Amino acid sequence: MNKLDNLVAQAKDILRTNDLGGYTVPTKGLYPFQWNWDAGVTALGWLYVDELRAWTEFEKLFEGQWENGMVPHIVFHQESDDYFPGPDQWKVEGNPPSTSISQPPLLATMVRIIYEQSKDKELAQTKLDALMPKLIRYHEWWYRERDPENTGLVSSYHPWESGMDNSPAWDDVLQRVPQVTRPYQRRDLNHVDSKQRPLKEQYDRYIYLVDFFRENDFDYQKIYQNCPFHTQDISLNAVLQRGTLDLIHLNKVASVAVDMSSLEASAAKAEEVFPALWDAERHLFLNRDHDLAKTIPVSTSGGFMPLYSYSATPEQAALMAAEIKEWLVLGPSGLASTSPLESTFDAKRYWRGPSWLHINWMIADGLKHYGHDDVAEQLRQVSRAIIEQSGYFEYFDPITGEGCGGKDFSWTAAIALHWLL
Ligand code: 9YW
Repeated sequence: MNKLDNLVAQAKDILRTNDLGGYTVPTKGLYPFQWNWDAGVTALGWLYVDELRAWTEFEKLFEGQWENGMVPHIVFHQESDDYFPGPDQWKVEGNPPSTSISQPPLLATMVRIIYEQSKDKELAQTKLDALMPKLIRYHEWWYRERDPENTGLVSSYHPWESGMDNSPAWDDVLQRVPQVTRPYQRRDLNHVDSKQRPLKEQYDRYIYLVDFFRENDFDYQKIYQNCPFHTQDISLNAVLQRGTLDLIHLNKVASVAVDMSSLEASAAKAEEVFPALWDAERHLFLNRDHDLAKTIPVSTSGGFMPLYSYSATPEQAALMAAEIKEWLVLGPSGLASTSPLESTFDAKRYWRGPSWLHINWMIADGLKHYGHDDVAEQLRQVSRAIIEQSGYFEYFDPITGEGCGGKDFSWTAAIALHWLL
């Protein structure tokens, strides 16, 4: 088998191994449940293995959708002692049980790609038609409950909700969250080197927030008013924006078209406020601290995500493309999650430096949209080089390309099948 065939075979094997029957765990051991944005990316990988299975990934995730439309960040289909905090901590009633927060809503965009690229068009139409009302309810939930004052930016209440858990962008906001005093036992450190994971002090605050949501009866108004962690995450807002645009498009090809004026108005509103998050010196967009009503001055890869949502001007896109090239000089093995020039940069610690393949892909997709095909291709080449060098790890040291975190990771394998091989 040549090198390419071998990489393809390995990636497909990873998806099959991590398949627990209709849903895919991110990796065995460390993450034993179904995660929201992982499911979207992973479905894309299944497209190259088994189209029906790609659709099932979404259907299984939507089994956890709440009545208000929210799609949780984790759906606990099966019990496992490998992960903390599990369903006994979140205490959400429901079958299947879930967490009480969400994650960047990639699903609509992934559904669109799979719908357009799949070969079985009849199957795709049936599956799309069934998923549309669920996707619409999910997006409506974001705008209704997470932007109740119609500012154009949705709120996040937990670093886990951003999908970029220990990003230094959250450090100051997290300092305002009390540390939980009850004892608890982490499980992640049984699987991964502690140097690559968030610190205990951060976990103490993460768990405080889990308790806070429950103590506030998961009531969106109480949480909006009082949550000590309250951010407007640029990356999540960009993912939502792109997803809404894709959903508006999908409504035109669905068998039954519905009134999308409310989602159209939300997307237009977001378009109006994104410019306020642009930083003219850093050449990227910034996250926002809701309670202090100001942007958070930390350069992260999330700040380039408005490329993916088509929310940048051509001038901003050109400045971001040049900035990305500079980051790639300092960290040549994929786009660093935190700028290598930030004092908080840490090459191996999760979202404080490492490069993540699905982020590289989304940003490359945005760069292509703006005509920066050369930088998009550079991102593709460096991403390809790291999997050849290190295999399908959860994330990679952007300086050395060393694989970090969990091994045989579903979304890394999926993005490789879709983008790199
Ligand atoms: C955790 C599953 C998840 C991802 C997140 C990533 C990590 C889980 O793993 O969070 O417990 O720390 O940060 O983006 O969805 O792959």
